Amino acid sequence: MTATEPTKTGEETQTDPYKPRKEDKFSFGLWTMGNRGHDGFGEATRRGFKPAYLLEKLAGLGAWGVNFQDDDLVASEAPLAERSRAARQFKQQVEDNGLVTPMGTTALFVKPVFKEGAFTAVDPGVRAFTLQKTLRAIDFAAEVGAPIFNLWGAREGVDAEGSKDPLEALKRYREAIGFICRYVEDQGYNIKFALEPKPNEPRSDSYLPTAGHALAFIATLDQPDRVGVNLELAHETIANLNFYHEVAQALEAGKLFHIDLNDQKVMRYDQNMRFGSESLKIAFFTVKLLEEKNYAGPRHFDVHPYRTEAEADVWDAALGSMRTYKILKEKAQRFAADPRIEAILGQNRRSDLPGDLLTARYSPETARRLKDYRFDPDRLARKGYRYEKLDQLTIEYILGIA
Ligand code: GLT
Ligand code: MN
Repeated sequence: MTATEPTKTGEETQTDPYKPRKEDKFSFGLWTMGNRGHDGFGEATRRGFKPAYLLEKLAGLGAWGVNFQDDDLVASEAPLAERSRAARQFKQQVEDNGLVTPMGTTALFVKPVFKEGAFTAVDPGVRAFTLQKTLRAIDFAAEVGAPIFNLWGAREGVDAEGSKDPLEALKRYREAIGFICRYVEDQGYNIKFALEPKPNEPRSDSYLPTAGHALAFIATLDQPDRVGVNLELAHETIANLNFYHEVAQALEAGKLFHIDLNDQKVMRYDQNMRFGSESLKIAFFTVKLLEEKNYAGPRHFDVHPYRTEAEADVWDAALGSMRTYKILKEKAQRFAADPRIEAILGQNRRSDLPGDLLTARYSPETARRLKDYRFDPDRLARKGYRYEKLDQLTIEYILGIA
């Protein structure tokens, strides 16, 4: 910046209420801000950053945590001593910047060996190699003290439909997760696993495509308590689902171990856009949910800066995501305290029917009373709910005038 340029606006001063702070628990991956802008059609547009620089920049912006993917730091084929050295060095760098490492993961999608699948590959040799890479990355996560290990099943799926028996594939997936759960238990590691669903891309169809599939699968595992989900806004949106509802169900099940906040236009390839840049209403209700239900995990941004951005400017994607989260959090608090909103919601919850009929808790007596009671459904149907007004108020909050 030259002396003639205006200094950055008030948004970056100490008194700015939207300035990210450690207690907000915002995290990024080395691979998110470090994304070099390559896509399926074009080469990288940026050189990327050294981990030490990324840590320093993110800490300076007010982030709390930085996550790693095994190959970001050291090749998983490197000898043990080299991997341990890399882990110790990364841990030190993280600490030196006042950061933590809430999550680690392993890339089971980049190398050609995973082209047919990883845990669900038909070749048992590929499956064994996948387990080896995962165990090494888990050791790394334990060394740096990351309590969550993310599993995105990028290549777990098919292109040629006849290539795999989907029941066999799920069985292999279950066995592999069972294996790593037992390993973590044996090692005494304080690590839990988060399955990150995605419906397609890079495969034309993925196993465990959505939050619901992952939750149902987890219930069939040997150690279901050690496994939860990492839900990503972009992924659930590609599946044409309502991210807010997906997150709510995972939270209600006690399974929201991690969240990947970003943004996405519907029916497109994975876009990983700045949080809140596209679906503001979903972003608003997601933030409201996480805050009101006391979600204690990291607020991770799986955001890749636009390919157009120069290296010096990618930080706008990080800062913008965090600021939007905090702005929406403040709006959600005011929304919840707004008497106009409470009046609508309260009115809708009221009923003048006998109290003992209004419980869904079963007793033989309630069941009998319910069966005999003469309801007047026409009268119940006459109630108006004022949801037009409620939704307009929501929009006015989001637009910034309420
Ligand atoms: C990759 C993917 C993300 C995952 C990362 C971690 S890898 O960037 O697009 O959704 O969260 O596994
Ligand atoms: Mn993700």
